[in-house]
Amino acid sequence: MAATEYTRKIIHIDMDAFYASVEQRDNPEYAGKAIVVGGSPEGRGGVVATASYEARKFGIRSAMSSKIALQLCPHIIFIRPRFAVYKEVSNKIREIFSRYTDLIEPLSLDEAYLDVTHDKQGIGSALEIAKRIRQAISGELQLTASAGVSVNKFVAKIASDMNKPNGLTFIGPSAIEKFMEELPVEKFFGVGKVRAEKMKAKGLHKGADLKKLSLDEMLSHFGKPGQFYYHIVRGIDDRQVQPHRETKSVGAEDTFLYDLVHIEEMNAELDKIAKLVHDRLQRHDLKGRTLTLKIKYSDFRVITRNRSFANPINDLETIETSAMQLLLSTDPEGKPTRLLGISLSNFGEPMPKKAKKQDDQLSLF
Ligand code: DCP
Ligand code: MG
Repeated sequence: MAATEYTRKIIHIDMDAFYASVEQRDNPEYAGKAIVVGGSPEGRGGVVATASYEARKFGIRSAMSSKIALQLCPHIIFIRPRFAVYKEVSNKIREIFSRYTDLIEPLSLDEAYLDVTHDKQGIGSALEIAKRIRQAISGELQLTASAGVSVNKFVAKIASDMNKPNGLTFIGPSAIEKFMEELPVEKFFGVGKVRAEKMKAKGLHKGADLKKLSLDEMLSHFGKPGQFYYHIVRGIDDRQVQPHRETKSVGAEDTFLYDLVHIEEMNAELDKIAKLVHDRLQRHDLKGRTLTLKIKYSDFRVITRNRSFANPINDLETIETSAMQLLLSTDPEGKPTRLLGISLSNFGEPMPKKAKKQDDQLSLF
């Protein structure tokens, strides 16, 4: 078989401890200290948006409750987020990217894919461009970014995370095959911890194990995304860098290895999915007016239920309770369920007055 020919040069850039680093930069008294952005010390709840690397040494992470953060590190400093500042820094980072390419696909305020196959300055080397971008971010903005450089989006994104913080990782064409074979299953998209454990129980530990499966076997393991994984483990990811992609919805879903039949287990899974959606909304700095629940039954029948709100929402509690109410409206107990998903949409203009009358009513279809 002919070796895959790689024709693109992709960079994935992700700022290090983004909100926290901006706060440490702007308030020198926090430099080198364990700080978190978001949450509060008074035990009134609230979750941590991000933690400085000094705070991560104590085990503090994004989306952790303030209470636990305080238990892990009693001298932790809580800082109120300044979203307008982060947005401004984000614009400056994008301006730096645009010196090299117009093919920029932001994934959140602090993260983007760049296609530098044909860079504006004719530099030609993606690794060199990544170096210059990191230098510019450090020199002009006094912040650090980590970058992954490779031939496709999938590998570039994983690479950018490998040497964080302040890292640069290059996985060139000759290294892709081995890289994918060595990659642990939990690094593949959508493979949560629970599923990763179940896969390991079946002897699937890393890319090399997945590679042994036929396309049909992949499909039965993963459902439809199996096709994507089948190609990915072979280093094939043709997804383009999409510069002007408008975010229309933000969501997460999970296909279960075994059908769920009891409402308690469905609720538990829904809780996890709600947390993921909440996380993604935070990263994209988005609030949505419509929440949609998707259910796929064991016979592959798919239904959706949605609910609209007067004001856009993105708080975890509303996402969790609304998703559960929608689930209850389907009389789920005893119905073998393969997949659950939650998404938020309708980020645009406020709803017209007429529609507002029906707010907060369940719309069934
Ligand atoms: N964010 C948030 N809530 C989350 C996750 C992230 O509000 N659950 C915000 C704060 C982060 C920013 O998004 O600073 C970027 O998210 P990242 O996942 O890239 O995390 P960081 O940049 O903070 O750290 P890392 O160095 O791991 O990229
Ligand atoms: Mg980041």
